[in-house]
Amino acid sequence: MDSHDRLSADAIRTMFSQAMSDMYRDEVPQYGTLLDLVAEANAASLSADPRLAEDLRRADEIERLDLERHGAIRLGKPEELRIIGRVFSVMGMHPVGYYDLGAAGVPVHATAFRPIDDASLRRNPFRVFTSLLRLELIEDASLRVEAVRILERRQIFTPALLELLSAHDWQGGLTAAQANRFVGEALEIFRWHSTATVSSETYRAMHNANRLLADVVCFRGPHINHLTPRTLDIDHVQAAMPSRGIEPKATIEGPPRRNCPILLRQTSFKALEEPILFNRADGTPAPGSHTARFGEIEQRGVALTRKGRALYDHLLAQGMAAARGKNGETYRRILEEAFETFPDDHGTLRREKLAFYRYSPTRHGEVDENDIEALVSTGALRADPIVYEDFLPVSAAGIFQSNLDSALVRSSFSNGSQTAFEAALDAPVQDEMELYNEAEQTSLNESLRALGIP
Ligand code: OOG
Ligand code: NI
Repeated sequence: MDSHDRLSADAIRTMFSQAMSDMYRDEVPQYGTLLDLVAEANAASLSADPRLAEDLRRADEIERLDLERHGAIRLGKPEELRIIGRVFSVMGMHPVGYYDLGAAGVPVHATAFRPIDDASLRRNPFRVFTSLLRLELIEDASLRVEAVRILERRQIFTPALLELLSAHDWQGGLTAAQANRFVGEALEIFRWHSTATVSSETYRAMHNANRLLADVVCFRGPHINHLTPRTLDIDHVQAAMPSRGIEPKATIEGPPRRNCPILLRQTSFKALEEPILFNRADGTPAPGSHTARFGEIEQRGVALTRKGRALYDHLLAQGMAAARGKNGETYRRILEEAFETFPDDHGTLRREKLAFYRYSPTRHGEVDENDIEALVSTGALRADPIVYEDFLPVSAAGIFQSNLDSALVRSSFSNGSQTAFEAALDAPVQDEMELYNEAEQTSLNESLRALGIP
C-alpha cells in the first residue's frame, strides 16, 4: 500500500472521538446539555478576556478546544488491555503514566491512552483513562473464581475489528474505507448494553462485594462511563449546572482557582440509574437497574515539573486534611489558603522550575545574549505554558468515589504494581515527565538555533 493511500492516525482519532461523542450524546442527553453549557461558557470566557484568547490562539489551543474530550473505561482482563492498546495505537494514542487507585480503595490500576507528540496533541488531544480490574483484591474466593469465569467467556472486540487490526499491522496503516469501518467496529467496544450477561443474583453478589466489580464483570463490554469536555472556567460551569437541571458533586477536584491555572481541575455529576434486563434461569429477562454513567467537566492548566508536582501533592494533602468533612465555600477557602505558598505567576513558576514552558523566538529583543533569562527578559525569547495532558490519581479516586456508595469504599488496598500492569498491556507506559521535559527542551533548542545562538 502506498503511504498516500493511508489515513493518518490523527485523522482516525478525530473521526473516532467525534463518533464516540455523537454516540454518547444520543445515549446520555445530559452530556449534550453539558456540551452546550461548556461551549457557551468558553465563548463567554474568550470574549471577556482577549488576552486569554490570544494566548490560546498562539498555543494552537483554540482550534482543539471544541474537539477536546477525555473518556474512561474499565476493563476486566489482561487480554482486553493488550488488544485495546492496539486499537488506540491505530488512532495515535499511546499509554502514558501509571495510576494506582488501590491506595484510595478502588480495586483498579490504570493508564491514559493519548497522543504524545506536539503536532498530534494540537490536532486532537483525545484521551481515554483506561483501568484494569485487580481481581486479586476481591477477597471472596468463590466470587473471584466466578468473576474470572464470566470474564473468560466474553469477547469485547468484534471479529471485523480484529481483522482490521491485523490488516493495519501488515499494511502499515488503514485506507480511508478501512478506517471508516474501523471506527464503526471500535465504537462497539464502548457501547452501552441494557442487557446484562448474568442473573440479578450474580449481579447483586458482585455489587455487594464491590460496586466496581459488578460494573466491570456483568456486562458484554466496557461501556464508556463518561466523556469530559474542557472548559476555560470550571467555577462558572459548576455554578451554572443546576440551572440546566444537572447537580454537580459538592467540590471541585484538584488545585484551587488561581491566576495561573496548574494541572487539572475537575467536577462531575452523579451516575444515572438506568434500566437493565438480567438473565433468569428459565431464560426470561428480569428487570433491574445499574448506575455507571456520569458526566464530568475539566479545566486544564500548566504541566508541573517533578519539583512542582511534589509541592502540589504536599499542599493538596495538607489542604485536604484541613478541609476534611467540609464542602462548598469552606472547602474552597481552606484549599486556597493551603496553596498560598505556591507561586502564582508564570515568571516565578518558570524560573523556579516548578512548571514546563514552550519557548519560541520573537526576533524582537536583543540577541547578543546567551543567557536564557536575559533572552526572555529582553523579549527575544517567549515562554508559553505547556498544557497538562494527563490525569491526577487523587482526583480520579475522588471521581470514582463520588459514584460509589461511600459505605462500600474501603480505606485502602495493597499497592498496585506497574510491572504487573505493563505485563498485561504487553508494553511499557511512558513517563509523562519525560514527555513534557522533551517538549520544553526541543522548543528551547529550536528557538536558540533560530536566533543564531549556539
Ligand atoms: C475513571 C475516573 C478517572 C478522571 O477524569 O480522573 C477519570 C472512572 O471512573 O472509570 O476519568
Ligand atoms: Ni474523567
